[in-house]
Amino acid sequence: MQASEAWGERWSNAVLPMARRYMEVACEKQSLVCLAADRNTMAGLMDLIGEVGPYIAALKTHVDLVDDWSLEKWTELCNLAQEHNLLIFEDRKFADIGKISKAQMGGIYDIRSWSDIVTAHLISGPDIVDGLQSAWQEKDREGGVLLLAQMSSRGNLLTEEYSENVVNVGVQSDGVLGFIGNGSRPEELKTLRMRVGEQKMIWTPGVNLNVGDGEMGQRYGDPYEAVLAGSDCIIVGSGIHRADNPAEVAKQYAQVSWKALINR
Ligand code: S5P
Repeated sequence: MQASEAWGERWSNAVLPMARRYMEVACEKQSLVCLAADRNTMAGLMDLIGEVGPYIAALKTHVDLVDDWSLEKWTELCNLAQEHNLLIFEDRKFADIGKISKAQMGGIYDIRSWSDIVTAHLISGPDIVDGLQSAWQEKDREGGVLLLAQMSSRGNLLTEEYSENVVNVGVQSDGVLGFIGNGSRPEELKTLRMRVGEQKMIWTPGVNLNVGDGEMGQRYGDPYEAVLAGSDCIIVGSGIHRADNPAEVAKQYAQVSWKALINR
C-alpha cells in the first residue's frame, strides 16, 4: 500500500521531510511501532535490535542510561538501525533555553550527528525548537522535534491548559514533527488529536497489550485504541524488551498497530 493511501491527510499535509520518511518506513514494514530500547548494555541493545528490527519502524534510545557506552559501539548500533531502515529517536527530553539545548545536541554523545528525532519540553519557550533544528542544520542533517504535550505517568504536571499551549505553539512551528501524547488514556488522546488537527503527528508511550498500571507510576492503555484515538506511532518498551520472545511480541504490536491505522 502507498503511504499516501494509508496515511491520508497526515501524508498530504506533512511539511517536515522526517514526517514523510516515518510514514514511508511504517508502510514498508506495516508497523507503527517505535521500540523504546531501554536496555543498559550495548550487547543487550544490539541483540534486541537484531531480533525486532524487522517489525519496528523507529528505535527510541536513552543514550545516557547505557553503562558501557562508547562512540565506537554507538556507531555500530546506528549502522545496525540503518540496516533495518529504522528512524533513530533520542528521547533526551531537552528543556533548557534554546542555545543550551543546541549545545547539548553536541557534547560527548553528539546527538545531532545520529538522531533523526528528539523530544523536548516547551517549558522554556518556543526557541528550543530553533536551537535543536540549528544543531542538525550545522551537521547538514534533517531532524524533527516531538514536543511533550502529555505524559503517561500518573500525577504529572502537564495540565490541560499547558498541553493546549504546547499544541498551539507546536502546530505553527515547521521544525516540530509532532507531539508526545498519553497512550494510556484514549479519551485524552482524542482531545489532543482534535486540538492538533490533521497535520502534525502524535506519538504515544504508555501502551501495552497488558493494560493497567506499570512500575513507578507508569500507566498502560491498549495500543489499538491509542491508534484509533489519533496516535500515529506506539512507543513500546518493556512490553517488547522484557518479553520472553521479543521478536514474536514485536510482530504482534506491529500487526495491531497497522490494523488500527487501516481501520482508522
Ligand atoms: O510520558 C511519557 C513520555 C515518554 S517519551 N512516558 C513515557 O513512558 N515515555 C518513554 O516511553 C519512557 O522514557 C520510556 O522509554 C518509554 C516507555 O517504556 P515502557 O517500558 O513503559 O513501555
